This record gives sequence, C-alpha cells and structure tokens, in this order.
Amino acid sequence: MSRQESCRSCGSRNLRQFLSLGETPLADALLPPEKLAEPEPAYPLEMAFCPDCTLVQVTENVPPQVLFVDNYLYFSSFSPSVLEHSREHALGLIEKRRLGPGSLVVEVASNDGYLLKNFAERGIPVLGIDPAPDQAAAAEAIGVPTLREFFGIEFAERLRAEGQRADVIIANNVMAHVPDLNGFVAGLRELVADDGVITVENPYVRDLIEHCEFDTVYHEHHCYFSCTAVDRLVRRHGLFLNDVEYFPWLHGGTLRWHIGPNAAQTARAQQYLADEAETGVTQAEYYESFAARVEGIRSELRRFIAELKAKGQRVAAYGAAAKGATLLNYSGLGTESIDFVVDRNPHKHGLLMPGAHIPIRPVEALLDEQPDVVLLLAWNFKDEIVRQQAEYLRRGGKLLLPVPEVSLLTFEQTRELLAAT
Ligand code: JHZ
Repeated sequence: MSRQESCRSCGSRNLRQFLSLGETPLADALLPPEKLAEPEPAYPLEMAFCPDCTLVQVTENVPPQVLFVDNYLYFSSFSPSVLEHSREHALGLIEKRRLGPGSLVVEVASNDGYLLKNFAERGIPVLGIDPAPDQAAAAEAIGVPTLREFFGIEFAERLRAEGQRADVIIANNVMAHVPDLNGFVAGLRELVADDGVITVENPYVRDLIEHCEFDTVYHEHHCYFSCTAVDRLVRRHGLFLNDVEYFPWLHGGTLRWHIGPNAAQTARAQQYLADEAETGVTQAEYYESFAARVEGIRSELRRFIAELKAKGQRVAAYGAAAKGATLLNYSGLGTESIDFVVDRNPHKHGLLMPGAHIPIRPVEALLDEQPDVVLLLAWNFKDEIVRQQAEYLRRGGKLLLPVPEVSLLTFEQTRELLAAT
C-alpha cells in the first residue's frame, strides 16, 4: 500500500484533501465466515482535489491484483437495466460506425461479456480484456474471447505490434479504477484506429457531490471525473473529448465521454465544460462543504436506525455492493443494527460484508423473514428493486434510502413504480 502524494493525472503536488472516511477495509473484500478470527486489513480512505487539473481522487493506492483479482465478485449482468443500457449502446455504435465483420470492438474491463455479446451475436469481431478470472470465464462461455490481463500502454503496444487496431474501444467503469491513469489513456491512444472512437463511462463527480453519494468512494475508485478533468487528461495523450452523454439513472448519474484522435467537439461537450467552470466544479471551494454534509447523513442514519431498534423493529439491507461497505463502515453500522444483507449474486451468498460482518443471503430472505425496514445499499437500482420487491412492500415492508438524504419509501410512495409491474 502506498500514499499518493501527487495528482494521478497531471502530477501536481498541490493536492487538497477535502474528505476523510476514516480507515476502512476494501469494499469488495467480502469475508468468508471462517476468516472472521483473522485480522482484517483497513486503509485510510481520503478524497482530494487537484487545483491544477481539477481531478478528484483518493490518496491511497492498493495493488490492483488485490482489488480486482483476489477479491472481485462483481458481475455486470445482474442488472436488467444495465444490460438494456449496454445493448442500446452497442446497437447505436454498430449503426453509427457501420461496424461489420471487418471491424474490431475492444472492451477494457469486459467483465462477464455483458456488453460485447451484443456485437459478437451480430458477427462483429470483439476482444474483451479483463483480469478477473471468473468473469472472463463467464464471458468466454457466451462467445466473448477475453484476455485475462490489465490494460495499459505496454499491453496496448503488444496488441498493436501483433497488427491489432480497434475501430471502437469501450471502457465502462474502469478508468476510475486504474492506478496508472496516464499509462491507461496512452494505451487507448495506441490501440484506437486513427478514425476510431473510444467511449468511456463513469459516474459524474458533480452528481457525487450534489447528491452526497459519498458511499461510491472506496479504494477501488481512484478517480472521480468531471468533463474538465477528462478533457485535460486525454489531450495530454493526443486525444480529444468529442462528445458527452448523460444517464442520470445509472450508478447515481453517469457520463459517457466520446473521445478520439480527432479534435472536433460537439456544442453539447462545450456546454458541459462551460457549466463546470460556471458552477465551480473546477474550483477547490466547490468541495469544501462536502465533508459536513456527509457527516450529516451519518448522524441522521444512525439516529433513524437506533429509533427503529428502540421500537423493536427488524432491519435488513439490500445489495452487498461495494458502496454498501463504505456506507456501513463509515456509519458504524454492524450486526447490532442490521440482521442480514440480501443480494442476487450467488457468489456473494454465505459471505460477510467487509468490516461490518453482516451476513449476505439470497434475496428470497426478505419474504421469508419480512423485516420491518430494508436499508437500500444498492440505491442506484432503486426503481428495479422496488418492482422486484413489490410483494415485500405490499406486505407492509419499507425501504430506507441513505442518499441524497435519509428517507423512507413505503408501499404508497412506490405506487407509481409498482403500477408499471
Ligand atoms: P452495484 C460497482 O459498485 C463496482 P457497487 C464497480 N467498481 C463500479 O465501478 C461501480 O459498480 C459502478 C446486487 N443487485 O452495481 C448486485 C441485486 O442483488 O451498485 C450487486 O451485488 N439485485 C465495478 O458494488 C449489488 O446489488 C438487483 O436487482 O457499489 C449492486 O452493486 C440488482 C440490480 C443488483 O455496485
């Protein structure tokens, strides 16, 4: 482990810390019960702003092998809405870029093939790159060839030396995860064809701050991007920010940046850059009040749950998400407050939430046990979880949202969403 003293993008040594979430275990290091007696490593979790290139980042470095190979149980295919979003993205690219059997689509962090399968099914050559062994095996089982490696400049040079150039490179929820950000972007430039496109998706730092999504901060996420930070980063490597799309519902607010060797920029991209300068996203002052708002959520959540417990109510949680680990550990909530966490991913069942040590069970446990209140750790999937848990809600169950403010959702409040089921 090492501390990052200089900016991950521009190298400036003026980093300004604006949030400390204390020392937390790795958010995806779900614990087998038999390891409970062993010491559980915890690392400082601090956020800083770079006044020179505007990049928001965490200051602790955990080796990627520990984060994404040894402890990685995340499978992208567990959300129907993510699958649909990915399908639309693929079909849009196929049409717009006229992709066919002579094209090559590369995805960095291709996980279980959830996205590339849309190209492969239509006869378009694909290459997945992902170091997580179980996810790569799942991708290959559905016809998505996957190299089990980390992506960076050396890897891209190797592919290029073998004669590979990509017409499209897709990098969703991965640019934030790489410790060597410049090596990653240099690799994208090396691999993309001169008339190719790179699309990068990542949660938007502006949503993180404005909606107080502090739980999306964990060691896996080294960086939290604005358009300005992306623009400055890619220019350093002979790439340009061409266009920006916004998906407010995805992971608390996600941007898709279209990046390429060509300098053209849409009016929409220019507007994002102008708005960021105007609202102050590019200034240190914008981040200053964040820590106090985060602290406010912690005290309110603790107070709310303590009141429920005092009334004898049973509380469970939904989603053994990485963000759930940050929320529980920072808020100091453990087995005294929350009986169990449910999750759809069978790889997580039987394990314990890191730090909080709350057991993870299948989703069916909600109907079997009918807890009075369920804390929605995977709040980013609120709409689909409400529909999926219609029966739990009909029977009088309530969902508790932690962000942007602590609030209860009852059956009545979800009527509109449920009417669509
Ligand atoms: P979810 C992940 O964060 C990890 P996490 C990663 N590092 C990243 O960058 C962000 O996403 C963007 C489950 N679930 O996606 C699946 C249900 O049980 O919010 C997951 O375990 N039922 C790549 O871990 C968890 O909830 C459902 O209906 O914070 C959600 O995790 C659905 C939809 C999900 O990510």
